[in-house]
Amino acid sequence: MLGPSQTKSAQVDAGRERRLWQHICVLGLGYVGLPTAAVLASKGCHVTGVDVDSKRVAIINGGGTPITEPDLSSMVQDAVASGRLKAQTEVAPADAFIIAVPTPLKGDQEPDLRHLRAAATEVARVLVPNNLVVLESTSPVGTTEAFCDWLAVARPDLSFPHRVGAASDIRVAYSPERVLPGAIVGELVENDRIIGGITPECGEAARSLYQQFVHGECSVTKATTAELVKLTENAHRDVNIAFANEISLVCDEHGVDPWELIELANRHPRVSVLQPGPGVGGHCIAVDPWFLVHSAPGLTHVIQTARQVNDRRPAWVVDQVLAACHGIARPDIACLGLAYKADVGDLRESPAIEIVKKLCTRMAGRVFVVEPHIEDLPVQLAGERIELVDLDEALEAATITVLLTDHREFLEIDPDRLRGKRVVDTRGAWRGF
Ligand code: SAJ
Repeated sequence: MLGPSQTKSAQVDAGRERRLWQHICVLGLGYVGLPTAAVLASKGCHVTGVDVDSKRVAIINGGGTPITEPDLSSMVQDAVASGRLKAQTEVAPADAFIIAVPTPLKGDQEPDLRHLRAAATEVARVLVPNNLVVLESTSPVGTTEAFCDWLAVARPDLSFPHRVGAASDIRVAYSPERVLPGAIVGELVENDRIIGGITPECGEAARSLYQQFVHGECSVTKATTAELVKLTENAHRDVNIAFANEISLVCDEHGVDPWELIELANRHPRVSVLQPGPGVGGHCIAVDPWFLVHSAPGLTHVIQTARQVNDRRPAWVVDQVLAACHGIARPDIACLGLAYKADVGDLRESPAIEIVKKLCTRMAGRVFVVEPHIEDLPVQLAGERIELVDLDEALEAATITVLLTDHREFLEIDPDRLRGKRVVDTRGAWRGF
């Protein structure tokens, strides 16, 4: 049976909305926008990539990539060399606009839509009838409609779908990015895509854009549903990680190995517990659940509690380290990993940074950090008495070794080098040692 949005969508003449989108302007050349621009260019589109950061623009136009992501570098290089991708700081006229700018939180956990507003102002200047605008940035429910309003105020000469429906000059849709850092290029093409149109016609127009490069299924729904789908996915993961972290606290109380316990519980055919860790990092899962909370503060108790459970995790890890150092006056600590998860160089919202910072404050000895994916310490750790060293040096010097990120290099450490030493393993990676 068809749901209400599918019924509506079925009434749309999808053929009328289907067209070849040849010139695409992508706003925001970060983890999502740059791979999207490069993939579109690899499919023959002419892509203008726009970013406010002129250094980033220069790197891309030189054929380089300001972010590290498997397969991205060669793709950007080819796209620029072929002339199909050009980066610049100004928005250019195009057939379709993809908005992939950041949507961070303000200090009080309120969504900060400043960059989206700025993008609306810029896009509005160059819009012409039959253009399509798609938002990809993770956003609170109702943002796509608000975006239409911002465009409409700036361009009273054009008609927009939230006001006039199917007859609109401009099509507007929301299609959340769902790619996993570390596998972005592959997932961009292979993952299913959710497309929320302000009207069914907008949804069909956006579907035809994504079908130019997505192999997964492109499902069309309402814009608000698509906004909520994205928030639900990431909040679901956050809540499930919080559950694993809470179970690990209970295990600690009873002297049980949480990773063994979870492995055994997961043998149940309908149980799939995630892994405990040092906390939840990255720019998505630690942030997006607050957008959901913001959409319905009185109704989101589990989601809010999960955020708090995960946010308390770094302090708990620090307590574990202090307990493991009991009896040593000035322990030298080796912290392995600063990135928020394995095999990426992304430090955004990384719990490891908070842990290292707290350890510097609470411990008297030296603090060594090993992070193979960076060359300099991040600004958050500037001024702390930390030495960024290689793995051998850290293992040699440390009284206690703390595993914070399960990078491949750390999983391959010879167990003999750790045997009999004081270790805090926040990832359950050295259990066999
Ligand atoms: N983590 C745990 N235990 C686990 C799994 C993860 O502690 O069992 C921690 C990680 O160490 C990391 C954090 O959670 O600090 C988040 O890592 P992740 O790999 O779960 O997710 P992200 O943030 O890299 O990417 C997520 C993905 N969303 C989902 O899996 C629902 C991705 O598909 C989204 O596109 C991305 O957020 C995004 O941009 O929103």
